[in-house]
Amino acid sequence: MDYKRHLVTAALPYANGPVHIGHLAGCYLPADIYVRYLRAQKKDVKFVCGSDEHGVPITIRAMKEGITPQQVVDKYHELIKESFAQMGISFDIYSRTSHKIHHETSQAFFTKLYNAGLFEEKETEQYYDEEKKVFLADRYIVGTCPVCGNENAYGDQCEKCGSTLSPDQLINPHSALSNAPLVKKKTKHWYFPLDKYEPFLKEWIVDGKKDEWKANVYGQCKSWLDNGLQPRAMTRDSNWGVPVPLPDAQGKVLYVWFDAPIGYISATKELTNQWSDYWCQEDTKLVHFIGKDNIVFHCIIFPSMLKAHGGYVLPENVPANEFLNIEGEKVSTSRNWAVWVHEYIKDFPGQQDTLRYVLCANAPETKDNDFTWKDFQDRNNSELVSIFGNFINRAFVLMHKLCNGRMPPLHTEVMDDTDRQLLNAIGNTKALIEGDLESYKFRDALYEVIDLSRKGNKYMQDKQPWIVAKTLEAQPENQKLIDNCLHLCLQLTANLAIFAAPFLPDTAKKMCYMMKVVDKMLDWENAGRADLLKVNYPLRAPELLFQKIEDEQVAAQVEKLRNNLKQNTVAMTENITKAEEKPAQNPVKAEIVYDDFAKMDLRAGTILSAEKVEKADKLLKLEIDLGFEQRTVVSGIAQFFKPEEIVGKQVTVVANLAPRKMRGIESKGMILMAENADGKLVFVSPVTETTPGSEVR
Ligand code: B3M
Ligand code: ZN
Repeated sequence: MDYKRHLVTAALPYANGPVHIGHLAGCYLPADIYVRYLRAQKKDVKFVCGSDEHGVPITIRAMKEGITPQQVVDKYHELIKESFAQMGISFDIYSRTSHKIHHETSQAFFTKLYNAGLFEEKETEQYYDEEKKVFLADRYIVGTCPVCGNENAYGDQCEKCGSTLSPDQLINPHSALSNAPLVKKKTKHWYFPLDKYEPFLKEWIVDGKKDEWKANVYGQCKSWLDNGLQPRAMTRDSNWGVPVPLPDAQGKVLYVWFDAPIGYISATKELTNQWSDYWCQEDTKLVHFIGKDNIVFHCIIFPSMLKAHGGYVLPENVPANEFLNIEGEKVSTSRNWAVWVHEYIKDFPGQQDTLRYVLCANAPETKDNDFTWKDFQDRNNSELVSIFGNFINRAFVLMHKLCNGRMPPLHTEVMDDTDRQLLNAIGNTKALIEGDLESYKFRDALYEVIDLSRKGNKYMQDKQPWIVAKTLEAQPENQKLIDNCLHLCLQLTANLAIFAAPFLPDTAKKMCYMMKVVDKMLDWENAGRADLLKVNYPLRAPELLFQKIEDEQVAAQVEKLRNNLKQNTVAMTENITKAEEKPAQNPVKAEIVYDDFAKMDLRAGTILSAEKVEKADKLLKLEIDLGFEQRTVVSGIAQFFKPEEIVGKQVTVVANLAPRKMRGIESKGMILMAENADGKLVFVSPVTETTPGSEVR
């Protein structure tokens, strides 16, 4: 289809902390490269984003920092916006969902669905904190993880073993806000009937997007649809967010994943009066750039909302990336295991393009990938400095030395195959990069740019104008060979600036300055031409495009990461109040009576076999002999024990814990573990060997 205009969105980052390089690699950098490419083609494109300022992530951060949610978003919105600007992420607008226009837009969207009778109103029982008089989102409920025994597991997830939980599965669930006992209270919410949109989604995605969407995106959508969709609550009990526009909805706000995607629409409204051309005309190409954890919201839920509302275009593509790990470990903001963008800019001033280059060249486009500072140094020094920068620099130095600092003429009569091959390579590269960028293969596209400069180095090495120059006294006509070589190298340089511009915008600008050409030369229509620089035109002296990264710089960054982990501070927040020293042991829990304890059935068991659980780096699947039966138990101890070292070990099992599914395995029970002083888990086993199945009491 021939699209008249393009609308590109990038996921709205939660304004609950700064952005790290994983955000750039996963979403914002590919989006920016794609938009810069469209702009170079002079396409009508709008690039919208903004801070996602509602939801539990914000209120949790406010609680942790002892400030209000408004103070949290005001602080981080500015930091995030500045970080993106410094990295050249060239949004047409970077808005925020606390803006009035967003509240109005999302409330109007909700009202239209409500008036169409679309929502199912349902009363359910939710956990409630009697002391604080608030309903508790899952993240506000803490308790002991039934899998690994972590006593600070959340109602939706245990951060220690990675298990996805629900509050009812926690042992001794209690409010994170007060010591008030947990009670359940009835509350009404409005459910979007996602199940009713299965037929539409199956036709739109399963039939229509199989060959267009990335395999990781299509696969996730298909499995969601294969498992069947459920109605989903689109309102929450909270005082922070977009108020539900209904008379009987005091103290209720729109679910953050209902209002946030509408933030793309409200940001476009802020940007242009012609916003509806971009959202409501079929000849608009809408592309959402996101990370893989947002696929269901952008491919299943938001499109269903748009379909239900009517009148909106649907995303033509959602090229989600996977995750970027740091030095072999998952990014963890709570453990401060991250490379923060604003800190990178401080430590490597003027080297934003180096980071853009490394993150694109190593992007997690099809699988999680790893960022290491050593790789950062290698790619900068051996690719940017030694191949790309070196070629440009030699072309300029030799032109000043052998052609009086002016663009030499091309003597076609003495051109040879090597010359013609270089010209072909320029034209081929343009086609290759177009094909890659149009299919969201940014790594491959960037490789073509570097590879073309590699070809330039080889061409120069084959021609050796500095050697030919020594023959001029005897053979002055050889100046034509020197002219041709440098003429073609400099036309290649002009093309490299065009090809590099979407990826390395600062570098392209520096190259235009050296060539004394205006930015307009970077228009994509000029790519592939061999007459971009005018003959006899004086060019400026070369400047180094990239600085070498030294070993000490890399060592300092790795040290910083390790220190952060040790101090476990939240590095980006200057005024965070230091958490009071955690007592050596958690305080004893509220008193219970014997009958409470007697409800637990603890048995001695012997581990018969142990194996790692696929794609769950913290879980082991254990077969346990309980004497009277053999049990499968999934336990979050993979980080502390190798399967082979625990076979035969006696353990204490909570034998009457309700079974639960973890990573598709039914786990029946839990083994008791204790956490020692340095945070390692150890078995709580019967003191002396006993027969499996013996009761422990
Ligand atoms: N705020 C980002 C996240 O899940 C989320 C994206 C919203 S895009 C509408 O980290
Ligand atoms: Zn756990």
